[in-house]
Amino acid sequence: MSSVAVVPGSFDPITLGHLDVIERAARVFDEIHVVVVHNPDKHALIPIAHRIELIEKSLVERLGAIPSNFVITSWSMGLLVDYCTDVGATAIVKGIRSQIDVAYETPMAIVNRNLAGVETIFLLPDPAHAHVSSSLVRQVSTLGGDVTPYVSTAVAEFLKHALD
Ligand code: COD
Repeated sequence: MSSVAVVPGSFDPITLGHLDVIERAARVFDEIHVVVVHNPDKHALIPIAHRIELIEKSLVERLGAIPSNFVITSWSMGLLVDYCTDVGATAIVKGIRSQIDVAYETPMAIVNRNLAGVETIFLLPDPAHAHVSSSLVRQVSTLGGDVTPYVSTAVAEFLKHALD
């Protein structure tokens, strides 16, 4: 039986840190679902359809094409574990950059396991990207700074035009 994992996020926008986690998750699981989920605690900048498009373009830039074992989609129908159950995913993969991420992710991981038996796998980031976040990218871009060290060319171009 093939192993299926969900890599969820706001991806507002996707960064090199996210891409690093997605690519390493793909070395562990047979099928990867990258799922854009609305986070009610955050005010989103980029519409969800554009976020999906930027994930696709970023993966093409990094990997040459979207691998056939990848699904890129969004979920707004309720619990993330319901999506996992629908697609047969046994794991959620998250990136952990700091103790703040641990504190934020731990209760969610326990609740998701209690709700549906879905385990959460935490991956440590590449130190080169450990300081990168979507909010940092949005802030640098809004203030006119260069975001190319943190995101794909597609995202950098999108932000340049979106914020013009
Ligand atoms: N390096 C490594 N990992 C990173 C980096 C980086 N540079 N940047 C971000 N990450 C990780 C984050 O730690 C996170 O694990 C993931 O990538 C996504 O990050 P974001 O910022 O895009 O997304 P978030 O943190 O806003 O997460 C939004 C979710 C909606 C995915 C999250 O809140 C969630 O899982 N919600 C579940 C909703 C639900 O079902 N709730 C009920 C049960 S708990």
